[in-house]
Amino acid sequence: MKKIDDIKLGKFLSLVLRHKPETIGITLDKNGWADVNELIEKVKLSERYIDMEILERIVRENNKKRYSFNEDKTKIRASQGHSIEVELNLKEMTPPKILYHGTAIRFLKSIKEKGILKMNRQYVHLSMDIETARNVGKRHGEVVILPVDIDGLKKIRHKFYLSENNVWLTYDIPSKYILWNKIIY
Ligand code: HQG
Repeated sequence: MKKIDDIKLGKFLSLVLRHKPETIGITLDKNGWADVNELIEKVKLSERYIDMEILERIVRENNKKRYSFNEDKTKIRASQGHSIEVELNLKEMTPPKILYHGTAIRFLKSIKEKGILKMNRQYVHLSMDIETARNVGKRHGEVVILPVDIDGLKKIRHKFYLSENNVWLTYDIPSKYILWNKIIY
């Protein structure tokens, strides 16, 4: 069985808990929870070494706190980033004045036309600081950061949610609420 580092194992957990639980033959419940014992057993069957101690360490130390346990640690889920339909029961919240969306320059034309769309995920993801937005955007190519006019969106009662690990989520950002004159390269 392969001993892989926590970062690699974390990425694999993201795949399983956000996108493709079937990769290891598990299912998530409607709130996105996986059974911890089943997850550990099935990850082991995929030839990756994992145990409860490693899983607890990943949940505790992951740089974005991407995963969380339920109270008695019998279940685990990703706090955001899903492409599969899950009900996270997030509370609607009022965001700070500005949020940022990091993306790739090559998407700008389309975003200008259609706004920021959730694409394959359940929500559009927004960051509270430029650095985080830069890291999100650069995964797609040459990066650009779009500041979002939250005040304007508040006026139309646009809905925002805050994930357990402090990522702001919403269903879309219409183009006219992007501060195009303030975009950051
Ligand atoms: C772009 C990370 C063309 C959008 C982060 C993005 C986040 C458009 C890409 C989470 C578009 C989708 C999500 C339009 C949006 N035309 N392209 N109209 N509207 N796009 O990976 O935001 O680190 O699904 O700008 O923290 O990059 O993994 O979304 O570039 O929370 O925990 O389409 O991933 O989480 O890409 O990232 P993604 P994202 P982790």
